[in-house]
This record gives sequence, structure tokens and C-alpha cells, in this order.
Amino acid sequence: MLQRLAVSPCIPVHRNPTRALSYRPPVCVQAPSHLVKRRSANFKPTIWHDKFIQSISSEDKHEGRNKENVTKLKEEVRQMVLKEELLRDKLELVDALQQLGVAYHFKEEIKSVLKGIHVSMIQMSFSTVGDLHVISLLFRHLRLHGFSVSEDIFKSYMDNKGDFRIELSLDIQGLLSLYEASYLAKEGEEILEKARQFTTKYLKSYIENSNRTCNNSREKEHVSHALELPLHWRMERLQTRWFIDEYKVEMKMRPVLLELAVLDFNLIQTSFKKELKDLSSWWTDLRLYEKLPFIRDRLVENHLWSVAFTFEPKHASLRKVQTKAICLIALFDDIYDVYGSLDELEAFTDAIEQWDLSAMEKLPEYMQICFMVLFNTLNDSAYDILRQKGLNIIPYLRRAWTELCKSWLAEARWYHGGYSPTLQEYLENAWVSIASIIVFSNAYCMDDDVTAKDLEQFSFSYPEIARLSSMTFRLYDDLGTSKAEIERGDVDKSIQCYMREKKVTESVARQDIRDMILKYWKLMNSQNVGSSVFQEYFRNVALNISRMAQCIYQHGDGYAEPGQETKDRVMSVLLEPIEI
Ligand code: 0FV
Ligand code: MN
Ligand code: MN
Ligand code: MN
Ligand code: MN
Repeated sequence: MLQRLAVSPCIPVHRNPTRALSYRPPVCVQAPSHLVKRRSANFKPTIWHDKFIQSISSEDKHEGRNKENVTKLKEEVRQMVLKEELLRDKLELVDALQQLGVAYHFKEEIKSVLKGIHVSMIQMSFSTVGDLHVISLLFRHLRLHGFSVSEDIFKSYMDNKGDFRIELSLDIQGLLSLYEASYLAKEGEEILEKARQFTTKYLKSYIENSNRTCNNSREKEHVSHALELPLHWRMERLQTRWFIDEYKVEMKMRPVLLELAVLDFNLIQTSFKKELKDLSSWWTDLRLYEKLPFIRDRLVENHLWSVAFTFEPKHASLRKVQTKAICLIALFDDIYDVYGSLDELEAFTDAIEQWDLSAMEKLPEYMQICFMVLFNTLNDSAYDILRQKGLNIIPYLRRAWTELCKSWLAEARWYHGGYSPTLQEYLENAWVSIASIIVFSNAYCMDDDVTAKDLEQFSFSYPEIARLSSMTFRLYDDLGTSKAEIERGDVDKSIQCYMREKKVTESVARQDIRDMILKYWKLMNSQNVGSSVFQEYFRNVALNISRMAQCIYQHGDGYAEPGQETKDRVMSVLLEPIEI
């Protein structure tokens, strides 16, 4: 199978301490930069200019009052969670909190409610029978929160041939909840696989029938939304935004919940805007785009990625680090894929590995700029952690950037050498070259709750869930971007490797790659990552990377060629408050 990367815990910054003494002026081995024949991908400029970003109001004159209100409402909701008695009510409340995007305020309470339910289920040997909707909600939330629960819980809804009983197809709410639960399946779980197929089939026919009869339009809207994408795969802030609007007209709507959700959404969004303004000043002041106009200039879209990984207020400084890193990832990726010559890329990869300003001198000027901006940005983020927590995380970040550059170099060598990798060769490299190891390393090393022991663990290998999530990101990316990449000249991506190896058409390959993605999701669900606060946080980052990748590439390449879809997402998550 796919190998994990071996890692030395502490890479010495200077391999040879006497180097400074034996310093000699560098010899430039490459062709002079102006003689290199360069390609360009003709990426469009950004639609979000700094002038516009700075003109956005990030001051809310009611911010103080709204914060006070949130504190008060939170207390009311906390009481609600603790007071609820019936199983159905408890679960529906937990589910609403989750979908309204405020569950993070009540982590402890929700855990304790679910723990109570779980304990009583153990006492009854999981022989719970009841409403399909309630049991499905129960199953999904137990799994999401790391409680062990077997798929056998659904056996009582099956006939003696092992199929779901046909009369269930009339229970739309039950079908919908079972459908959502089925996406929490682990590798090899057949009941849940049957559940997914059964519910998908009958929900689709419900939509077809109701197109003719036009009954209950809200239910229909919910079913279509779910069929488009299950909850487990959705980018959280976008789902929250959608659900808040739905919740407004829900029969069981509780005004306290709604008010909390809207205020909280807007407060968090105010923080996103402040972050964005700082980031836009940083990016504009670097003036990289003037010097390197061939790159993807996508600051705002990059911040949307960071928000997707960790939206909670306490992660504001991590988000800024992530957005800066993604700007540099996109810049470097374009150099390795399109702009740089192979000689230059070899030299650049060496320089990154050495992590030393003198290594930079051998590089052409445009690469010196790239090297230095990474050197400064990374050291800057690491400095904050060293100052605040006394932890030196530079070795971990260097490791990730070096591995990333090496994986990009491998692809460049393949491309320039006219080599077509096997699918396995490709994937072993491509889960790294998609660059999420940088996101993971930042998220891991810079979290408040990370312990020295966690860091030691990290120095041996990346957690398996990081590799699985990166794999989904890679495959989603290839589905959305490989057409343009191959046209402009690039190494074969997963789709082309698959077509060649299995001798199938592109549309078969695409479908099979979608099936592979589903398999990776199941493997992610199978990971037993532990239940500490830190472990749960890290698992969510992994799930969120897959969710965001699915979202950005849902309608093609929403990143390099952001159209109306991406613009709408930026507006509704980052810029437009919900009206009160
Ligand atoms: C990948 O671009 C991509 F979406 C980037 C670089 C931005 C977001 C990155 C992270 C959140 C880590 P592209 O399709 O050019 O990547 P490949 O690897 O296919 O060249
Ligand atoms: Mn690329
Ligand atoms: Mn690339
Ligand atoms: Mn944390
Ligand atoms: Mn790509």
C-alpha cells in the first residue's frame, strides 16, 4: 500500500557548522533566466482587489451588545440541552445546534447527553427499536462524536432476505435521516452500504413523483439538498448559512436558537473580515504579483479555504497562518508546474531543503524572492509559537515544505522526461503534492491544545487520517483541474493514469475515481483517532479539508477559474451578514 513518509524529528539547521567560514560565492549553473523558454497558464487576475477589501466595513457598532446577547442566549440554550428528556427531543436539539453552527459552544453538554444515551444503550444491549428517523440521528451523532456503535442497529429495519423493508420507502423523514447516517459508514460495512443505495433510490423517486404532484415543497427542498450532497461531506459554514434560512420557517423552530445562530454567525463573520483586511495588506505589501504576474492571485479564495478548515473564533491566528501558506503554495505550485525550468526547480528544491539564506544565492532572482518570502513567513509564524509556548516548530514545518517541494519536483521530472507514472506511483506522490501536509502541519503544531507528546508523535509520521484526507483532496482536484492541466502540458493525473492502466474511457475513469473517493471517506470514518480535545480537533481539520475540496471542485476548477459559484460562496461565508 501507500507508504508513509519517514521523518527525522529534528533536522539540524546547519548540516555543517563550519560552513559560514568556508563560504564561497555561489556559481550559477543554470541558463541565464532570460534565456529560459517559459510557459504560462494565463490565469485570470483576482476579482477581489485590496482597495475593495479595505473598504469593507468590519466594524459592527452593535458588536459589544451582540456579544452580551450571545452570552445570555448561550446560557439559555445550555439549560435547554440539559433539560431535554425524550430521546427524540434530545437528538433533534443536538442536530439543530450542529447544523446551526453553534454546537462548538456546547461541546461538553452535547458529549454528556450522548454519553448518557450511549450508556443506556449498552445496558439494553443496543436492542433499540423505534422510529427510523430517531435511530438514524442517534447513530450519526454517536459516530460523529467518537462513540462506538455498530451498523447492526439497523438490522431490525431489514427483512429476512437482508434488504431494507419496502414500506420504509414511504417514510421520507426516516429515509432522509438514514441516508445522512449511511455516510458515516466505515470500510466494509454492508448494511450501511445497502442503506445508502436504498435511501438514495427512494429519495430520488420521491423527487420525481413530487415533481408531478408538487406536494410539500420544503420537504422536497431538503431532499434535493441532501441528494446533491450528504451533510457529512458539506463545508460547514456554507451548510450553516443554508440551514439558518431553512430553520427560520421550520415548524419546530425555537426563537432562542435562531437568534443565537444568527448573532453568532455574524460575529464570526466580522472576525473573518478583519482577518481578511490584515491578510490583504500583507499580500499587497509583498508586491509579489507585480514581480510574478503568471501566478494565481487568490487571496480571498485562500481565506475561504482556511475558514473551511477551522471556523471557530479561537482559531483566528491559525487561519491567518493558513491563508498565507496557501498563497505561497499556489505560487510555488505554479512555478513547478508551469513557469520554472527543470534545472531551476532542482536548485530551488535543494535550497528549501537546506533552509539557509546562503543556499538562496544560487537561484535566479525570481526564485530568490520566492525563497525569501517563504523563509520569512514561516519563521515569523514559528517565532510566535516559540515566544508564546516555548516550542520550536521550525523542524516540522521545514520537513513538510521540503517533502512538498520534492513531490512537486518528482512530477516536474516526470513531465520534462516524458514519463507516465503508474497509478500507484502517481498516488504515492500525489497525496503529498496536493499540499495539504502544510495545512496539517500548521494545524497540528500551532494548536493551543497540542502537547509535547503529540508533537513527538508527529515527528515520526503524519497521522493516517491526514494521508486519507489528502488523498480525497488530490482526487477531487484531479477531477476538477486535470483537463486544463493536461491541455497546457502536465504529467498524467489520476484520471489519465487510470484510463491508461485499466484501458477504460474517461467517463468510466471519472466514475471509478468517484468510487475511490467514497472508499477513502469510509477509511477516514474508520480511523480511531482518540477522543482528546486535540485529537477531535485534528480529525475535524482532516474531514474539513475533504469537504472543502469537494466544494471548490464541485463545478469544475472553482479555484484557478473562480466563477459565480465561488463568488457566491465568498459572499455568503465571508462578506454578507445574515439579516436579523
Ligand atoms: C491546487 O491547485 C490548489 F487548489 C491549490 C494550490 C490551492 C489550495 C491549496 C491548499 C488548500 C493546500 P492545482 O490543481 O494546480 O494543484 P496540482 O497539484 O494539481 O498542480
Ligand atoms: Mn498546479
Ligand atoms: Mn502541481
Ligand atoms: Mn484547539
Ligand atoms: Mn490540479
